Amino acid sequence: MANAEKKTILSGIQSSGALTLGSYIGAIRNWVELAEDYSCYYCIVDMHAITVRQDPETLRRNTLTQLAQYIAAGLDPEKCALFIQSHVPAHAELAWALGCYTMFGELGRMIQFKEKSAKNADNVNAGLFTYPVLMAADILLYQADLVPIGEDQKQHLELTRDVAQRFNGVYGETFKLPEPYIPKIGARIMDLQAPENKMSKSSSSSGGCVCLMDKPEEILRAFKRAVTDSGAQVRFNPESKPGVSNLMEIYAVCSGKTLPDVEREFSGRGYGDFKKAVGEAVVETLRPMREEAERLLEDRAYLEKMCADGARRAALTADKTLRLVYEKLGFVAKPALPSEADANTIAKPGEAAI
Ligand code: ATP
Ligand code: LTN
Repeated sequence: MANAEKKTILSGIQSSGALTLGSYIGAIRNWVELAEDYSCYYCIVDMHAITVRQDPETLRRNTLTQLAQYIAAGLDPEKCALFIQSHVPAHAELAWALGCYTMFGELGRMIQFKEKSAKNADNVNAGLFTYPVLMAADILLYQADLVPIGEDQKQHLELTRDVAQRFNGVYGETFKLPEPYIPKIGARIMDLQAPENKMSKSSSSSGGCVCLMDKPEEILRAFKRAVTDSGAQVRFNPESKPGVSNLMEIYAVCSGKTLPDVEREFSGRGYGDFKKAVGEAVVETLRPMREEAERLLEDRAYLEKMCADGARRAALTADKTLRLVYEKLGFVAKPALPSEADANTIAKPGEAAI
């Protein structure tokens, strides 16, 4: 398909920690599949990550590791724009403008804000509150048709549509209204130790979260210890059997089987057998990605070049939307500003011209 006919996708993941099996199954796996047919922008949202305190060196390392993992998972940096959010200033700029069209009450209703402010009670900062506005800017800048996400991000996407609609209502058609793409299986992978909670990189449960860079023996151990129930049947029922149903979804995705197939395969077999098989399927799914990411991390220059190229491509599209928004808002057209390379040729205020 020619690029002009292709629909657009944007998605992002915070670099606030190691990528989890949840974000792979809920998001990245679908990014890879969709990249064949769409024009794709995939970013690492480091600006979102600082809404909770980050150690600077760890954040930098996590961001580059995440880029390596995107590529290792099968995203081709020549085909998709893979970039770091803070490299494209239009994200912050549009977020400011959209913030003036987002209501305080709307942001206060966001579940993620309520959860994260409860978890970080000593640091309920304004960025945590306005987080969804920056996410709306991420999406609307690219006029995305589709946003592949896990179930937990649905509310943020609805807010994005509401804000876009409000802006379009005042200024005329400006933003495309994006649709969420939430997978039927694996939209909400649960914590292996506490299957009532989402598996998350900031989870406090030990052994409940599997990360993409974990070693095979750690993964096998986590699945061996995974919480099930007092029964003995491998049956899909998230309400009455949350632990087993979660393991079934993970196994179905990693083995390419359907849930009825999985029930049949383990009918009459114990949980021990089942958990071992799930662990092994996860190890084999993650192994090539981990090995390739480790290899890519040895070549920092390559990673830096890939994300610089991605940022340039992203900025081209993002700046076009931002210019349109500024014009609609009534801002005076922005002049071309000097680049860092011109710094020595421009006088500071109060200094003589060079
Ligand atoms: P944090 O704990 O810092 O909030 P997280 O582990 O929840 O992070 P995100 O970076 O917020 O992960 O999510 C990245 C993407 O993966 C989002 O689209 C999100 O919906 C999806 N995702 C995250 N966790 C899961 C999960 N357990 N199951 C399915 N999808 C998930
Ligand atoms: N809010 C999301 C991460 C995120 C995102 C985005 C996802 C930031 N910007 C744009 C999709 C599209 C999260 O917390 N997982």
